[in-house]
Amino acid sequence: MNMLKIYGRSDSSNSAKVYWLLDEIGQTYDRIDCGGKFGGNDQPAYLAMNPNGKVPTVVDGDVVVWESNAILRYIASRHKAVSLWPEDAAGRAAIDMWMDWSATTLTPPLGRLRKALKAGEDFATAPVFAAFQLLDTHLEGSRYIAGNQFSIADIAAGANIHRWTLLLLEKPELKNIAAYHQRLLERPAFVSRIAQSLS
Ligand SMILES: N[C@@H](CCC(=O)N[C@@H](CS)C(=O)NCC(=O)O)C(=O)O
Repeated sequence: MNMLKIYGRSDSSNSAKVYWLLDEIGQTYDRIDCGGKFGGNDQPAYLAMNPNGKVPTVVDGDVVVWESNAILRYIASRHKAVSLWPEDAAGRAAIDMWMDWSATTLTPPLGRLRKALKAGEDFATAPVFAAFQLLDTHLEGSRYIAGNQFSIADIAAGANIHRWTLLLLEKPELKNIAAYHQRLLERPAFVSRIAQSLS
């Protein structure tokens, strides 16, 4: 098997998801610092791999994968991590729908809110509160996002969960999210890749 090459940076949430998964499954990889202060992601050689000029990008021999959630699925399939990404269609769908939900409904409004807070601009809390409220309700009685088993749906959402706890503004108390965050903090790979790496 080729050694995976990961272009990314540890303070990027989308890169951190990939490092977290690789640590969870005990796989080593070559890390190439890229993006942010490292630059390189606007260079023609990088853009030829990933025309978005974003990180992360994974190179596995001749295979190039970008979009962090697609990378999570690729790595979990490649290493047959079936407890995190099962092989049956229904099991996958239960995880996949929440991964897409994280990418489309949870991450973008939270990103906009964090950016506005940092810039001291007006911000919209309603879409962020609505998404976290929905997740809190969903987590009632479940240990993890796709049921009682930890999966790549949790890795896709985990950085957002952590950043919710760091948000310095008046926000609803969401007891299931708080308990879920504590559960994630029991995982060493979450602590090192997310809690200690992201602000
Ligand atoms: N939807 C993409 C988003 C990728 C993205 O926005 N990456 C950010 C870092 S989290 C980035 O590349 N920013 C520019 C940079 O790091 O130079 C994914 O999930 O991979």
